[in-house]
Amino acid sequence: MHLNKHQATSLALFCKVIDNYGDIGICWRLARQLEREHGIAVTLWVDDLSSFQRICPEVLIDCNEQQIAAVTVRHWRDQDGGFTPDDVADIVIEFFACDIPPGYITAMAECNPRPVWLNLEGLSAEEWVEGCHTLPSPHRSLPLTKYFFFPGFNNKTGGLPLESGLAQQRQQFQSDPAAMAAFLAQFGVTPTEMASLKVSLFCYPQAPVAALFEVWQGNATAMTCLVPEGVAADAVQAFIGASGPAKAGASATRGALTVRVLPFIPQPDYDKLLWACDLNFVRGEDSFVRAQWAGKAFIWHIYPQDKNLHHVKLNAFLQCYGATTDSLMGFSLGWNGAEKEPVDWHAAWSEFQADMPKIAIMSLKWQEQLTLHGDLASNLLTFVNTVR
Ligand code: TRH
Repeated sequence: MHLNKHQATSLALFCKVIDNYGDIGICWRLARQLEREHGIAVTLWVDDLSSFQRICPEVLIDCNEQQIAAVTVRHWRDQDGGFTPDDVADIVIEFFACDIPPGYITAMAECNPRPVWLNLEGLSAEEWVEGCHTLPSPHRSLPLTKYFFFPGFNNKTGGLPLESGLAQQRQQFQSDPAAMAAFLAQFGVTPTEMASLKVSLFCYPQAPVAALFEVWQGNATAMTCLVPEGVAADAVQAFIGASGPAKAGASATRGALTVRVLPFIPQPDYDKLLWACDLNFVRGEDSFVRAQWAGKAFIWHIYPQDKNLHHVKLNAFLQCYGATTDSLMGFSLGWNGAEKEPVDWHAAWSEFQADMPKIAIMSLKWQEQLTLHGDLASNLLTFVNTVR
């Protein structure tokens, strides 16, 4: 295998899709930003092009190498293959400790100068992250050092992914009701639904969606819940009364609640969906971060881990977010199955709904605070320059 080394600083980002869309979602976002805002020649190596295609429809599944948005996308099929120093990028990032091909590592060691090698870790608000961020890890046999780079919520971490101009784009969209209505109308959202309390719903199958639908149905406020196809599948199918899985375009109204199934939309449109809704239920890592940039109230469904390790992470975030309203704390813990007692969803929702204006203001303040720590892509490049 022989690749041409680019003139500009080059960067290889290796992404192994563990499941769902967050791994590729984060890597794709970072790859595009590094290229667009920093002029870096980025090669994104990804092992699962089907997941990638779901968030980026331009992706061709059966393609070894393709150019998308000026990023070179390579299908990372296996660990085999020989590489030469010419194939190696100036900066090499492995996402989430994925094992990059041994031949690539050997070639890295043969480079002069050697590339800067980073392991980009997952997001957590736990305190230990601050102590591990940027720690070096020497290779056991080769003259190479890998550095841990952690995203995070304060300036002792790498910060969060944030494209330049995002806040302005959001403000412009949110101050243009016609643009928001036109955006949602393409999914069949009617003017009546547009005027209702709009909720986007993205969660894991364990979320107590059926219980919440029941509460919303009997609520005094008209509500529209927009849910991507395949998410909360059982509760949505039961609500819509379909004989099989509810498809994009399906909708039903019962009492005060309309549930509308959306197609899975391209990543930039998902931002617009969050911006257009009054409340966003998000999950995992990337949608969770995007909800924080949306400046609206949000509820996080954290990725479940063994031994309820995720409850520790959830609490760490709620603490640092300053989830001081009991309603937000209680609702979030209940939504994640982290409450000791069974949750009264009627009470939890009505308290949360009453606090929503306060929570939305809090979320704008949080956003201002986060912005002070810069963005992950720029912080990462600043760090690279310190160890080069
Ligand atoms: O999909 P997720 O659950 O992904 C991940 C992975 O499971 C990963 O292994 C795990 O480490 C991580 O969670 C914690 O959730 P996430 O992170 O929110 O990623 C979803 C991506 O899909 C995000 O980039 C937004 C995008 N998306 C769209 O582009 N269109 C859509 O319609 C929706 C609903 C999401």
